[in-house]
Amino acid sequence: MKITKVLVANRGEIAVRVIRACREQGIASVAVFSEVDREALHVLMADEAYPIGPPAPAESYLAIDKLVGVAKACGADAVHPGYGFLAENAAFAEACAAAGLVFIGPPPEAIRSMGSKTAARQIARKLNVPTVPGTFEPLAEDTALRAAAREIGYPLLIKATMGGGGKGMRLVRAETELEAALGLARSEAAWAFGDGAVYLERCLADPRHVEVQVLADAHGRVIHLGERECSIQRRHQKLIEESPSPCVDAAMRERMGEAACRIAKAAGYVNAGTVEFLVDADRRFYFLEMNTRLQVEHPVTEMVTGIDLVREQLRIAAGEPLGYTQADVHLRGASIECRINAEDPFTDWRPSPGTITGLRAATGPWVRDDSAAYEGYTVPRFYDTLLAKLIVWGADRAAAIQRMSRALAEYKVVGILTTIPVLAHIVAHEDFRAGNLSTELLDRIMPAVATVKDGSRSIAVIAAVLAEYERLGHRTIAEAPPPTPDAWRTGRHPGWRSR
Ligand code: MV4
Repeated sequence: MKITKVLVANRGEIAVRVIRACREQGIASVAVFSEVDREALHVLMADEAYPIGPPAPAESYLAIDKLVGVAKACGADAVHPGYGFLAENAAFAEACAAAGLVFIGPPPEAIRSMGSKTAARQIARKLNVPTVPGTFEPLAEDTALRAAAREIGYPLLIKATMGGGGKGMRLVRAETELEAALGLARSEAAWAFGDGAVYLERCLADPRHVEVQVLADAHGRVIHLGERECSIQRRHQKLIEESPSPCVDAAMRERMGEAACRIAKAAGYVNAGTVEFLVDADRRFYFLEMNTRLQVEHPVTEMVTGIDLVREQLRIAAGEPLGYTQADVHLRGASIECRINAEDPFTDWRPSPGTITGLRAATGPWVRDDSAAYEGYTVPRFYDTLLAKLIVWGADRAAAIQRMSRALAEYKVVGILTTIPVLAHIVAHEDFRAGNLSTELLDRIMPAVATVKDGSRSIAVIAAVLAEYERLGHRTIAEAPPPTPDAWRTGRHPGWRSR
């Protein structure tokens, strides 16, 4: 089945990423946009763009009928969901199929079986893939709770069966807290996921988050593309990801990769997916969950494998066999991604929407900027704050870190606040450089970041004012006298600033 036109059911940098892959393959792309996204980059870049309603996601980017309606009306033959929004919604995948559209993602049954975290744990257990000790069924009302919890051991976590990504997770340190925590967890899960089912897992101390990228075609072939380490997180939002993981060696990679492929196969998985593991201090790994989508951090895998994951998604969705065998996959060098969010990390990471009055993204050798930003663009307040992803490659981890430091220093955003200063601080930190990616690394080093708080805020305000002043046609750089021969020699010029 040939794909000739793809409706991109998303916004932001991932919509741009998918549009680029389509263009390279000679496939037409169709953007959709809410009222506040009229001038968004994905709209400017797509071959066609159609409005789908008000800013609230429920009335636009989550409105299955509208999206399928636009896809049919414009003659698209396939739909790419990106990540977030409807990417892991089995009903959306079914609605696409029912309308004769190819869903560029896994079959609805695979989305469903991995959507239930207990069902996913059962699949892993059946394959003898290690799982975190815990329950394999949602807790029934009459579960012998204390006995089950005692067997698992404290501290333990109550997790939402239909949750994932740590959302709605609740820590229980001792039996005295158990009953109250369970009630709270159930009502939180019901509120957040429309399903109050929860299960128990032992809480691993200071684990690392390592995930394996898999590709599966419609002909039963599954390969893995190595791992990503995503241990630098804040409230279950990843800040920095890298590949390969500093804690995984070739033998461990082979075992984790093989486990990930077996899980994908058992789930009837097709397309790109990610199998998540926790790794403990003794480097034992435990299956956590499977993400049935293209992930935000997919570029670091692309950088070390040379494989274009979106291109492979399009090929797989068209029914083509994988263009690679496991033996064709070679990991080369190291890649790091920093997520640049429109947030004020010094004021409790509060969103920082507004107009970007000045922008100079980092470029140069082995630097990639996957971004939705441009100068003059207004970041709306209705959506996720992810603005851009800065990705670098280096011959080894140390080189990649140096390159990331350089690129972050080059990256200038004026008019809104971003997470760039915190990212630069983390990348410069000795623990990050040593690969000691503890779960509490961020908490430990944020106090040091906080000391630059006021200075950085006022610099951003001054920069925004100056940029606006310049935009209005005023000159901000004083009329300089012609440079003296001395100035040419020293490189110092009146009115020029080094940073
Ligand atoms: C855990 C855990 C400890 N024990 N599960 C799940 C989703 C991810 N966003 C965080 N998750 C965790 N699940 C068990 N049984 C600790 C975390 C966790 C974490 C894991 C790796 C790296 C950073 C983390 C930050 C917070 C919580």
